[in-house]
Amino acid sequence: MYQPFREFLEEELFSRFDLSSRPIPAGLEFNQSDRGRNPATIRSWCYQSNQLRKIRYTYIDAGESAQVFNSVIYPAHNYDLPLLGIDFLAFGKKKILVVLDFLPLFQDQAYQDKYIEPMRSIRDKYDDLAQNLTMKFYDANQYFSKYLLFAKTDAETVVKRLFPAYKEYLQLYWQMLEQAEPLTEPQDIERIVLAQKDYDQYSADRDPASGLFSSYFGHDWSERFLYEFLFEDAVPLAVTSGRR
Ligand code: BLA
Repeated sequence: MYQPFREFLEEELFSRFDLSSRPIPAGLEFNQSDRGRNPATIRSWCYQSNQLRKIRYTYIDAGESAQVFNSVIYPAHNYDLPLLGIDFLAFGKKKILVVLDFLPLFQDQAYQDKYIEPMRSIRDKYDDLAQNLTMKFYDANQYFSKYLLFAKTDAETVVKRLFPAYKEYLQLYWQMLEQAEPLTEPQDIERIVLAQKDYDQYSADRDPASGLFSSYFGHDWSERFLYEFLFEDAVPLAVTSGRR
């Protein structure tokens, strides 16, 4: 279902950046499971370039039961750009949830004006994909922008509306990156290091996918996948709360 989105991202990345592979810890780049109704595979890719320190994307293919495309792009620490976040999910025909956003590292007005306001004109074209749904796991005021696409939708809308919206958001993201001025002051760079790390911790602590990973691939693999690959700058909670 989302393979064309993955392919498009890949083509864009390879044509625009001088990528090198970024290693994925042993055993985490691929897994398969026969636990569900349909056989499931999970595969991940990870790259880096001068401007992008971590580009990761993951595809879960469990046939009709689950199709997931998830990606986060982390700019190098000398850029204060938002992260690019993609989370497209389909659990059968009935439950399709899509989220696409520039994940702001800071919430002050100057930052909003610089990096979030430019999203507005695109967001306004895709009103049907910006549904103001309430977040149950995350806090919409932290690490999400006000112009995120967040929708419960159907397969036809994914093709006819999400795909063009996705292309436009990516286009804008590359453009912002091209125009970005690298930071040079060590204290400014350190602030980005901390904000990106905080994003990983925030996300690892709340990630609604750990149950999904556990159900297919087991608890231990799921924990490793979260803390050693997806959000590698997060530290696991000292005490396992039983939620996982
Ligand atoms: C929700 N994301 C979800 C859900 C799952 C995932 C299973 C819950 C769906 C539901 O039952 O309602 C899946 N999350 C994943 C997967 C990975 C992951 C497979 O990290 C990793 C491979 N999530 C992101 C990114 C964004 C994001 C980058 O990982 C931003 C674009 C957003 N996901 C996001 C939001 C929700 C969600 C906003 C709704 C959660 C809520 O209601 O609080």
